[in-house]
Amino acid sequence: MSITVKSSIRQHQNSVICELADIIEETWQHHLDVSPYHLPSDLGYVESRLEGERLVIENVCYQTPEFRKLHLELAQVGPNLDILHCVMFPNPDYALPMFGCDIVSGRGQISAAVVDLSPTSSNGLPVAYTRALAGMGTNGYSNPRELPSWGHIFSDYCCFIRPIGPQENERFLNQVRHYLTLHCQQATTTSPTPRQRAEILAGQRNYCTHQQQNDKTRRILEKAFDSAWAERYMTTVLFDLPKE
Ligand code: BLA
Repeated sequence: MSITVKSSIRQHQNSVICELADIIEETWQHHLDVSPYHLPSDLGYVESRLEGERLVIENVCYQTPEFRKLHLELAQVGPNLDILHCVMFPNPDYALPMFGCDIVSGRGQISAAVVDLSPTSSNGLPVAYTRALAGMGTNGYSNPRELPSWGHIFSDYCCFIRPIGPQENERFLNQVRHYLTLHCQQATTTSPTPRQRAEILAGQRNYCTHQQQNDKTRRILEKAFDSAWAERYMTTVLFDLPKE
């Protein structure tokens, strides 16, 4: 299937976010056999007002044999706050880590850029991942950021930074491309292990329940909508727990 949809807020967002959205879609399309994934019909495109400013959320969702959900979200709050959010949720029959990525840009400056392949097994990441990610993380960036208390779900290769200037922006884009390509290649060459399903499900649940504790994300959604809506969105779209 070919992905041709270009979202309408994309051309108005921070250029690093636009570039990353293109990289993510191109990599998915190149490596994976994607088909549509249907979000609840009222949550694909969402608009609200936050302190007099318009909040727009655009979601792109797919599924593949190896992933129960691929989610790319672009959000814009007024003219000044741009957000990219992406999570790849593995099919729980596959012992794969969670790919997650977030960029938050305020007034043209990125304050937070994060990418990780987070383990879903108590044994940590599979060895093919640790080999390919050796030496990566926040190396080479001038402003690494401290992880929040729930951040112990991330791997040793988590990159959480405030990138400074075009070189660090480019470095981050290349790093995300590397993590994504590795993950897609691993996913399509990994055999399903249904006997490990319970452990993998528990690992995904642990990841999602901790991500749901991100107060900064929740506060933006609560202000634009209300706390019930924010709770529903965080638990059904951003970090839904896999069914048995
Ligand atoms: C931080 N996420 C943030 C921040 C905002 C959002 C405003 C604070 C920026 C800063 O501290 O400079 C907001 N992010 C959003 C919103 C959405 C979103 C509204 O995705 C969606 C509608 N977050 C993720 C994923 C990861 C992630 C997948 O969604 C990591 C893989 C991480 N975001 C993340 C982290 C922080 C953050 C670690 C910093 C949290 C903190 O410092 O407390």
